[in-house]
Amino acid sequence: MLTRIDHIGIACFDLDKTVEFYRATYGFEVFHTEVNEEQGVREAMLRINGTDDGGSSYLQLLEPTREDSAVGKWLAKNGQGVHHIAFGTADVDGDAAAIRDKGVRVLYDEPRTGSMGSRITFLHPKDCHGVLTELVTSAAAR
Ligand code: V0V
Ligand code: CO
Repeated sequence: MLTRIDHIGIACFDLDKTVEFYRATYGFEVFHTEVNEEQGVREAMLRINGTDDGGSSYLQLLEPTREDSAVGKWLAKNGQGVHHIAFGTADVDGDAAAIRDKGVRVLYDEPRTGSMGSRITFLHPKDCHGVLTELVTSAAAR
C-alpha cells in the first residue's frame, strides 16, 4: 500500500546553487547527500516533514553525474524542473508487482538501491499520464 509522498525529485544543473536557493528562500537544510553511480546522480535530500508511519517527506535535488544518465538526458531536453514523484510503501516488491499486473510498465525486475539505503523502482511515465513515478521502501521500513 502506498501510504505517503516520500519525495519529489527535482533535476538541476548545479546542485550546490540549487541547495543554496532552497536554504536561503525557504530555510530547508540538507539532511543527506550522496552519489548514486548506478542512477548517475549526485543528490541532496532536504527533509520537509515527518509522517505518521515514522517516515519522512523530502525534496530530492538531483544533478547528473553523466550526460547519458536519466537525469542528464531529461535536463538536456527539458531544462530544470520537477523530474519525478515518489510514493512511500512498506512493500515496494508487492506494490510493484500489483501495479505491473494492472498493465503499467515497471522499469526494474527487482528494486534497486536508492537514497539512504532505500529500495526503489520506477513506473514508466508514458503509462502514468506523463509522470515518472517512483516507489520507495525506506531503509527504516525494511
Ligand atoms: C522521460 N520522459 C519523461 C521523463 N523522462 N516524462 C515525464 N517525466 C520524466 N522524468 C518521456 C520523454 O519525454 C519521452 O517522451 C519518453 O518518456 C522517453 O524518454 P527518453 O527521453 O527517450 O528517455 P528514455 O526512454 O531513455 O528514458 C526514460 C526513462 C528513464 C523514464 C525510462 O528516464 C528512466 O529509466 N528513469 C528511471 C530512473 C531515473 O529517473 N533515475 C534518476 C533519479 P516522448 O518525447 O517520446 O513523448 S534517481 C532517484 O530518484 C533516486 C536514486 C532515489 O530516489 O533514491
Ligand atoms: Co527519487
